[in-house]
Amino acid sequence: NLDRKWWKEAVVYQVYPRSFMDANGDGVGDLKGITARLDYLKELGVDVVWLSPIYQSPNDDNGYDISNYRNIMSEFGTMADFDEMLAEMHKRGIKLVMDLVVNHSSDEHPWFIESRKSKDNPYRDYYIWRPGKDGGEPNNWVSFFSGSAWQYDEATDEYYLHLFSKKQPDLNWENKEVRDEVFDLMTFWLDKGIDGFRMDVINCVSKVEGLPDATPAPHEKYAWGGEFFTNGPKVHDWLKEMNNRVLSRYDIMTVGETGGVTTSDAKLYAGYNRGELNMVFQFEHTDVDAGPGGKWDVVPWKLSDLKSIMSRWQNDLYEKAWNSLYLNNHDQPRSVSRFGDDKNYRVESAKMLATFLHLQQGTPFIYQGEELGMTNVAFSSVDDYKDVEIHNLWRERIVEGGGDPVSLLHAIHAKGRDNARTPMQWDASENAGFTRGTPWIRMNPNYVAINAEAALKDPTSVFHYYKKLVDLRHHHLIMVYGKYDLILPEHPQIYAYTRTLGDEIWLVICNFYGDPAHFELPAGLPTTARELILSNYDARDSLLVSELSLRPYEALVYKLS
Ligand code: ISL
Ligand code: CA
Repeated sequence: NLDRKWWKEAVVYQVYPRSFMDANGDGVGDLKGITARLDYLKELGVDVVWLSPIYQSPNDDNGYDISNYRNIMSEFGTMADFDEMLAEMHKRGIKLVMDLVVNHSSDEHPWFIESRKSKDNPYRDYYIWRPGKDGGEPNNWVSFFSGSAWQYDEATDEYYLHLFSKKQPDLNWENKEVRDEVFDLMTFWLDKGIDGFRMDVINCVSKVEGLPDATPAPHEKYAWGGEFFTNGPKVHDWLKEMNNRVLSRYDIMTVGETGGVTTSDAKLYAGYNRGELNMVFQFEHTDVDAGPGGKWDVVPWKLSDLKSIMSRWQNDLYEKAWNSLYLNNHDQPRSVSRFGDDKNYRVESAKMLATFLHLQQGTPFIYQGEELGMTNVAFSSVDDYKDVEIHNLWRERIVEGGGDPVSLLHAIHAKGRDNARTPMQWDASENAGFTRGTPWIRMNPNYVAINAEAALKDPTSVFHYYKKLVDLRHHHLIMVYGKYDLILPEHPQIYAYTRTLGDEIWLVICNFYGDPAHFELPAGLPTTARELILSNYDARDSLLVSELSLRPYEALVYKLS
């Protein structure tokens, strides 16, 4: 009675197409580039590719601003290139999950071009328009990307809502025609044979009626309005409608990107038999290094927080809903730089973090380059960054706000999204084999040492360790379905847990620090292991696990029974 599902047993690999592989030399990754590199993904053994958006887009937010949901972005190729890529994936047994960005479109989408023309345009109600209030914006919500979430539009003397950049107007899901359009375009892609969707900020589609003002911090004009648009009043009705009309007709995988969800929310989105989604991305563990000032207020993270957050998700969802597991994506800094040590123990700590994550219950997501231990980058000038979030932030805080550029640049080095967006490092040749032209964003200069070609040749590389993790998952149901139990909750250096399925018990031990650590097995578990399944150092002589001295960033997986 394991309730087996292919999407629970799969490992997903996220491709950020702009930065993956450029086949035609214009400096921008493309679909032909992806197709050319599929054998690499096959070698890694992943089951599913999640592709960040490839639809037609003016690229204000690198494709998360879509101007035509049924065309391919011209920089990325053609529909024929897409069909070929999909066929080549399927030929290799790799499924394709597409990004679905329907909380907002581009302001260059024909719907919006119509919508802004006049108040009685048939498309007016596709977006969220309001008259100004007291000579200013309709409310005081701040955008995710700095400044007001409203943009004034002269043509009709009204404002439209944009939770993200001003080129990403929010669609009005209250309008049934909008939902019909969304369900139609989903059907279009599913009928092409894709295998699922990752749904961008899907828990933001329902806004509280009246769009009330939020409470600003002292001396602030704008305020975080999340309580009025995250997990809003109708989101579950609409996801059920989507499931009923579209998703349930296909054997697919769905994952919702849902910032600000608790485990109780997640049980509503992804609970078994809820008829909504298969799983969600939660953000509690990626918020551990954010201070009271938010994302850019970078503070040291605590292992105790990571333990309690991850364990709460493991425990609360067990047998009720399914977890996603990730440390990296295109919005997050590189995990080896953030949670490991990318200087003294890059390889060891990258493998330790992979162990910590992949041995938990849920579907693991690998972000391109993570399997090489790719690191953050530190550009010395803001001009080298390309992300709209970074440029809006810089304008607000430095250009207009007169803040300290040095400290903001430090925060960008630590948290900027472009850390994840420097091109994939394929080999040691110029521009890492990503392009024969000029890359759209500068390379991380460490590609000479850190690259796929070198990693494939080295049996001790991070790549081969990930490959082993993927392979283990394919051969051991306990990795997928076993129950998670945290042990040594108070240990200041070690994150350890067991997995149990029937009579089988696995023990996972991770030293999160660059100093040695002392491990003592709690009572009640077998003190002699059957087998050392995996470790990131040379194998140990003994299977005695009652006490162990761990080396820096050491990770061990034992089969106890
Ligand atoms: O990384 C963030 C900014 O600090 C997050 O708040 C992020 O914007 C949020 O998780 C939503 O992300 C998704 O939608 C955005 C897009 O820019 C991101 O790339 C995407 O993953 C708007 O479509
Ligand atoms: Ca290209």
